[in-house]
Amino acid sequence: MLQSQKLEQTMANEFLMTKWRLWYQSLDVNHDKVISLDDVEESRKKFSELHHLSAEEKESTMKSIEQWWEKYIFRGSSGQEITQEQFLNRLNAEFKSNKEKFIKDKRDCFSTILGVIDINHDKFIDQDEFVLCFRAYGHENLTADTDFFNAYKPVDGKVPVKVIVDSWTDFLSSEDSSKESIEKKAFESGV
Ligand SMILES: [Ca+2]
Ligand SMILES: [Ca+2]
Repeated sequence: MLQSQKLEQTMANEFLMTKWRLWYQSLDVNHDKVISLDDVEESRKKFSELHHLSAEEKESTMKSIEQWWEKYIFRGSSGQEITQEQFLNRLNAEFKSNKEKFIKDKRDCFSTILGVIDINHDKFIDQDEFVLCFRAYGHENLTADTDFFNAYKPVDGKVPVKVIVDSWTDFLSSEDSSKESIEKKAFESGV
């Protein structure tokens, strides 16, 4: 067997790799093509400012957002820059070594950040909470952000946190391209 074929077999399928690339790009808050501590700073600062948090709330929120980046994105590498290639290789290695653990980890990842985004702690995400978070993460197209939110089919203007967590977990772990992904579609249409 050729080396390239061997290599290909050990990678997740193109559908999932494409989604991981979109996730990487979505985390590049300042759009300089690399994930670094600057993205952490910008996202947590903008998030706190847009919500007009009090000094005390701001401190704990900034800390939560930083811890989220450190645990789930930098993986304890103390904010070292991650290139897209490194990011994809790491996701792939984790996915291939233990799919169940990978899924659980992504569920934890999104439960944690949704806990921050759900600023009024009602276990629902409303349009303001959703759009504000995407703005904080450098996605400034309000129409695209609003369409993204509406794709979750809100009832009375709200989507249960669990629905969004499930959807994002599926986004980052499903190789089934016959199943439509809300997040893939949103990022590809310009969020
Ligand atoms: Ca960046
Ligand atoms: Ca809420």
